[in-house]
Amino acid sequence: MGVLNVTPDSFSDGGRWLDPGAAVAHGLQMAAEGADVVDVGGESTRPGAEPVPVDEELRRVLPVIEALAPSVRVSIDTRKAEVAEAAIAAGATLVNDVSASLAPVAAAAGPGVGWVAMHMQGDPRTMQESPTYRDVVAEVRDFLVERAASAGVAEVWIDPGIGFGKTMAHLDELVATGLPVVVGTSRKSFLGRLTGGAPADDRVEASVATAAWALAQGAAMVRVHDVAPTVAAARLLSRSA
Ligand code: HH2
Repeated sequence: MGVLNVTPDSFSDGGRWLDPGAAVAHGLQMAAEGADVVDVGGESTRPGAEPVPVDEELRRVLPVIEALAPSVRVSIDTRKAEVAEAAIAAGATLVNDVSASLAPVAAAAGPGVGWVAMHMQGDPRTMQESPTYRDVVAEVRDFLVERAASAGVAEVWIDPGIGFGKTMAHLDELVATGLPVVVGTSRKSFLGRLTGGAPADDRVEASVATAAWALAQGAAMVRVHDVAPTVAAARLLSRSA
């Protein structure tokens, strides 16, 4: 899954793809590099990000989705039901939902539309202030399994929400649920800390390494900014498996 943030303020690619033409070209480029899905987002979820009004989010994402959908599977990265609905009408067939609350939208759209349920404690403004868990792995797993079971959606993916108030999860325990697992570590700030302060653009190797680690643990999809090196690593892994 290639990341396409049509936002001015995303933590790593903010402002780069605000122009719809540039965004579409980048989406097609990621598809050519091997992305199976292009994940279009119009609102940053970085810690402390301010909410974006519905109209503005729609203005950012809809032209890009319409242009990409004939060529590649498009997911809509949103927390708003109105945006998810309009994105599906524009051609998106996957709802990437960091709030894990939009199952009714995906369900109403019918069997051709899937849903990614991500775990987050609180919202992006507060999620890293003081996350508290008794048993983080069990809480995240039980939450996602319960949401998946009650979703009424045929195609459900689960995502532990790495960076959203937690660093690395025991992915094997999520994989053991039998639900397909999505993992997003790409360029996230914990990689900056682990690499001695590398800025977001200099976290490619760390991002590819953690994506490969997630795939080796059994993740079914990784959400990444750097598609070409991640696809190369994934192909290498599948050959050596
Ligand atoms: N991470 C981000 C956004 N959406 N969706 C899923 N399923 N999993 C993730 O880990 C995830 C996500 C945050 O990263 P990014 O889109 O690069 O930045 P921003 O939220 O600042 O736009």
